[in-house]
Amino acid sequence: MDTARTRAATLRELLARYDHEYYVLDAPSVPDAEYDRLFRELQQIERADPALVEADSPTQRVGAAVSGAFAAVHHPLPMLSLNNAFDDDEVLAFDRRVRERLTEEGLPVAQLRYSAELKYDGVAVSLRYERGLLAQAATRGDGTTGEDVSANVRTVRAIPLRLLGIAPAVLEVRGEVLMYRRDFDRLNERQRAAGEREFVNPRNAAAGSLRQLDPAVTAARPLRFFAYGVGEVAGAALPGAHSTLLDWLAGIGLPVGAERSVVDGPQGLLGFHRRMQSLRPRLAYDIDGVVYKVERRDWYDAIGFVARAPRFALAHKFPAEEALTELLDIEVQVGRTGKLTPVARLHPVFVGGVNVTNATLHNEDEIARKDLLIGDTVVVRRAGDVIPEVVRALPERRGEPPPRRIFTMPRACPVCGSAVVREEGEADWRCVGGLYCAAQRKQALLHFAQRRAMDIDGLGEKRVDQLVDAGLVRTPADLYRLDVATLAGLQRMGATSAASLVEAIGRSRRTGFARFLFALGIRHVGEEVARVLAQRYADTDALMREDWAALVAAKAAAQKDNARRRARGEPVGPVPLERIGPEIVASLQRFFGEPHNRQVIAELQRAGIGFVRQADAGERLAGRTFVVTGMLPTMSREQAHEVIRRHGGTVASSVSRKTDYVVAGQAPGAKLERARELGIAVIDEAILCGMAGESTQRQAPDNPNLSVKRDPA
Ligand code: 9MJ
Repeated sequence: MDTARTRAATLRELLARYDHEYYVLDAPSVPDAEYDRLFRELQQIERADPALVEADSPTQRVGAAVSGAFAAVHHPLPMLSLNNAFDDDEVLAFDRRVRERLTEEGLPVAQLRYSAELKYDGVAVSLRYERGLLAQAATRGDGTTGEDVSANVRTVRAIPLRLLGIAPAVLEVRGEVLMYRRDFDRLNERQRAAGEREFVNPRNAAAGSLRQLDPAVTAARPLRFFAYGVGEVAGAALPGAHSTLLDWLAGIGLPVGAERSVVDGPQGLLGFHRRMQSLRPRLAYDIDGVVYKVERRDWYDAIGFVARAPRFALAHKFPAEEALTELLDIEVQVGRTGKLTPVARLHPVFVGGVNVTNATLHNEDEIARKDLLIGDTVVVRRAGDVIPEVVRALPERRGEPPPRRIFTMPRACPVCGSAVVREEGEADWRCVGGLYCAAQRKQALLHFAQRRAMDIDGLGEKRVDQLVDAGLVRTPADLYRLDVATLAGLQRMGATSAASLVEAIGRSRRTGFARFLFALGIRHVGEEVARVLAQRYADTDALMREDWAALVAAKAAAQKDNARRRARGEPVGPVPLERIGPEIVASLQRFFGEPHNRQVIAELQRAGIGFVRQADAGERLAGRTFVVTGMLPTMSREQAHEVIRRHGGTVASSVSRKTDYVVAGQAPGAKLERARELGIAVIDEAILCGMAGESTQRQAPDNPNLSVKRDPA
């Protein structure tokens, strides 16, 4: 019997210690499973002999449900509210008043210091400990009378059921019950999954959880607590300063916020406010400001009260992060990649310290999930530097004018009128206008001009902005109509740079079809896909003529045939466009199905873009893997790669046993050594070109005597 009693006491102590480590010190020393094991052991002992159950046993946190309403609790010392300050002037005035009072009372003003702490955004409660045991917990209510939420507060594991080391006749601890943001998110996920109503914010969730009639429900809610003061005290000598009082509370097992400081004068107060405001987004929980309290508690009576609020304390609030306003309209913006983003146009509202008129709505699913109607009263949130967002609507206000409208995503791009598509499994709609769409034009031009695409030297971001903004260029085809005189008329563009830009554009007329295809910026058509396509199709006309349905069918048939052959152990046959999946095919169809794109391509053809014909290229290097290293005499490494690929060869970046040739130029470095080690053939540019059937000169970048046969323009 005695051993069971001793064991139960040990278990209670251990479990209380683990709760304290986890919830108060933020430093758990045992895994959850160990806690659960000890908890179950204690439950078993208590079930075997109910006489061993003590009030502070952790098994007693969850009690029976209360019926009807919570009982009223009278606060022997009122739970005060705080006066608020919203700007620096109000803080200066507070400090001035405190100094005046101290002077009037003949107290040493020079010794005035303040304790600064966070203003937790939760639910205020008073915890009454009698002889060290949690006896009652009450909400603030009107400050004089609150509600008895003892059964629910007992379930909060951050709150000790027994104080550590002391057992005064009475100690009322005042503080805030709240929910960490990540716990709140998880709770809402659970609510969503269970088809239950979601909570609006962590404070709301904490308040709702505290007011549950069934403590078992509260126990399942992840509540926390921070102490910031005391009420009635009997049989304990308290420290004389507020900051040391908080330390003392922490010492007897209560959670006390770590972010606090003792400061001098108004500048110290404002500095703390500033620091906490920037810390705010990184805290685990919501705060709505900071609180300043005169450090010396023995001065409180002298400084006095105004109505219910003490004159020795002040809440300095942060700008509200949420505000109500009207959703005037929903417009759709087209991003640089063609993504359509719905944007809320709001009646201007001051929130998070700035005037907000627009807020992102992310995508159409978000709008549906939040059940937003144009004309709704909505909650707008702007936290820290995060872009403002519409959190939710207030459907209860829908009875009032103005009339509401349902938002629908446009079926054509609002900028260029092209079709918009939403692919399966994606949340966003996209404009297929590509090159034609003004919103995408600059990005598309940059993509077109980049080194790996048409390689137009000197056509960077600034130039593209300039050309588009001046109305000189709408599509890549317009680039080929630019002349030196027009360009030289632009700001920061001399005759020389105008001439070299025109020349660079002219040079890009002669290119490979793969580069051109990549340059068009078709979704899902990167360099590699473009290369594969260019091996099968000689030019855009051939691509546009493709019967995609027939191709997909042929591909499926070839794959099926190969599967049969594989089963029989026979060699497999070729599959058309092996690496081109349905996603790419759909994207190609959409791109070439769009009349605007066809028109731009036709104009580019008229502008004289010509490709090396596939017939010229052949497959001379097929099945061979090359690594290019060092500086080649006439070609850039990129160009050498292109020669290799054009003739069916494979380019690798490092030398291995699978490498067939290393093409070495000047200063080749470690790759050449590695090739020698492995006995791999080392060739130079001329040999490479000979193998490919091309002459080196034809590849020289600035050689005007290019002799590659082109399609007639
Ligand atoms: C909050 N809400 O965090 C007080 N509070 O002090 C802090 N509230 C308070 N102190 C006296 N940190 C009355 C209320």
